Amino acid sequence: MKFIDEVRITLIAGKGGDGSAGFRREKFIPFGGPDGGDGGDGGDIYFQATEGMNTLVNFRGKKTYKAGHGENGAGRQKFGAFGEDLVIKVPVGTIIRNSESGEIIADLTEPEKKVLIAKGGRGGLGNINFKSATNQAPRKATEGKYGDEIEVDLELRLIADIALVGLPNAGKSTLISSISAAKPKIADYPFTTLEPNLGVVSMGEDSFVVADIPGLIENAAEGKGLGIKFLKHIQRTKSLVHLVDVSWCLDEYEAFEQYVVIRDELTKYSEELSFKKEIVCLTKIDAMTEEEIEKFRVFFEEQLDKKVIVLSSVSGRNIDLLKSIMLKTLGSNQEEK
Ligand SMILES: Nc1nc2c(ncn2[C@@H]2O[C@H](COP(=O)(O)OP(=O)(O)OP(=O)(O)O)[C@@H](O)[C@H]2O)c(=O)[nH]1
Ligand SMILES: [Mg+2]
Repeated sequence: MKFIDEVRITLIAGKGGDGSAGFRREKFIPFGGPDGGDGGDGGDIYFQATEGMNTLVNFRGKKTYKAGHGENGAGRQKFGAFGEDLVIKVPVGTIIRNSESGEIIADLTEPEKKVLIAKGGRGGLGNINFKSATNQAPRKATEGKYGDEIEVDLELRLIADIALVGLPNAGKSTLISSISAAKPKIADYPFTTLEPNLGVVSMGEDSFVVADIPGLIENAAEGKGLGIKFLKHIQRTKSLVHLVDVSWCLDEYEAFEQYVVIRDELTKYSEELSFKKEIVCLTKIDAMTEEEIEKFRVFFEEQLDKKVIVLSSVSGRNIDLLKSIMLKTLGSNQEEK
C-alpha cells in the first residue's frame, strides 16, 4: 500500500428544502389562511480527527462528498426535515486547505476534534412567515438555498514525537522494529522504506511515537531521492534520532562525512529542523571491534561536543539506553498516546 498524504476532494453541503406556499383547506373554513411550512436546512459537512488512522488512503477512490438535502416544507405548517450532516473522519494531523486560495481552513491536531467545513443551505420560508395585516393570503414562499460547495486539499503530517533520520540503509527500520511493534520492510539495499512507518515505544507508564522515514541523501532538500516528501512530516516532531552506519567506513573522517551530509540537508530544508534536539547514534557496531568503536565514538564526541550512543539493533547493545534518552528528551511527563 502506498502512503498517501495529500488528496484533493470536493465537498457539497446539502441544499435547503423549499418553503411551502400551502393554504389551509378545511370544510366550513372558507378562507383558511396560509399554512405552508419552512423547508429544512441542508446538512453540514464536518471533519473529525480520529486516532488509529495513519494515511489518507481511504480518500483515493471517492472524490466528492455530499451531505443530505433538507426536505421541502408542506401544508398544515409542516416543516421539512433537516438534511443529514456528514462527518468525514481523517487522521489526527490532517490539514485542510481551500484548494483555490491555498488558505488553511483547519488543522486537526487534536483527537476527536470536529470542525465545520461546508455549511448546508438554509431552508426556504413557508408562506406562513409572510402573513401580515395587509396581506392575509400571501402566496410567497422562498426557495431553499444551496449549500457550500468547496474543493479542499487534505494534507497529512504525521504526528510523531521523534523521527529517525539517516542515509539509506543506516538501519532506521531495523531500529524501529526493535523498539516498537512496527513491522517495516528491512533489506540490505538503499531506499527500502518508501513510506513512513510509525511505532509506539512503551516504557512502563510512558509511551511515545517514533517515525521511521525513508533515507535522506545529498540534495534531498532540493528534491533528490525520496526524502524531501517526508521532511515535512518530521517538522512537527520534538526531536531527531540520527543514525550513522559507521560499520563500513574506513576511518572516522569518512564516518563523520556521513553525518554531515544529513545535517546539511536538514539545515537547507528548514532552520527549524536543524535546531531540533538530536540524539546521534553510531549504528551496526556489532560488525566492528571495540577499538574501532571507541575511535569513532571519541571522534564524534569531540566534533559535536556532546555524547553519542554506539548502538546495535542486532545485538541489542544500548537499545534500552537509547529508549531512555529518547524519553528524557521529550520531558518526563510525556502523556500516554
Ligand atoms: N550488522 C547489523 N546490521 C544491521 C543493523 N541494523 C540494520 N542492519 C542491516 O542493515 C540493512 C539496512 O537496514 P534497514 O533497517 O532496512 O535500513 P534503513 O535505514 O531503514 O534503510 P532505508 O529504508 O533504505 O532508508 C539491513 O540488511 C539490516 O539487516 C545492525 O545493528 N547491525
Ligand atoms: Mg527503512
